[in-house]
Amino acid sequence: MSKKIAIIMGSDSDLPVVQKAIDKLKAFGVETEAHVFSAHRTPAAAAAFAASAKENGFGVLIAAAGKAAHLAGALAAQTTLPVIGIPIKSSTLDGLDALLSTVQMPSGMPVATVAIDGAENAAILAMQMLALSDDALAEKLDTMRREMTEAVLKKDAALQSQLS
Ligand code: RP5
Repeated sequence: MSKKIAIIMGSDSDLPVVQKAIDKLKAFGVETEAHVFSAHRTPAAAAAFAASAKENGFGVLIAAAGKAAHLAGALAAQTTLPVIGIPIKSSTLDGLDALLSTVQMPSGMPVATVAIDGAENAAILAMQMLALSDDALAEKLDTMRREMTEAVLKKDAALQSQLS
């Protein structure tokens, strides 16, 4: 059975960004659960979810948080499943605070951090991880790559004819 992907966000105010990851995973038919758990406001719930994620059928955790964004690291501390962090731009510091809080993990405790508000890439990276043991999903990702390449080549052709 295919593994699920969990998306944990620190606040419901993160949902407009996180929705892009949820939509991408749904479009690829990957079973996804989304929750609001905070490293600071509900630390026990966040830790319990991560600690039981593997036995509950999850293959990858995605964590989205802004400001002093410790959520991805707090989840990573409870599991050896891969954790992908999305730093959310939600403060006067334009997300740089969340980026540094998410990416600067101590040795031995990695968090794969995508760009600020990079929810779509987080979903794609999570699926690439699951695709290591899921050939059907790998094929869908290959198709997406081919379509992306063709779209860019079409844009280049359009530019050339516009300039000539
Ligand atoms: C973080 O603080 C959340 O992930 C959110 O990005 C930010 C602000 O949260 P709210 O005050 O909007 O709930 O914990």
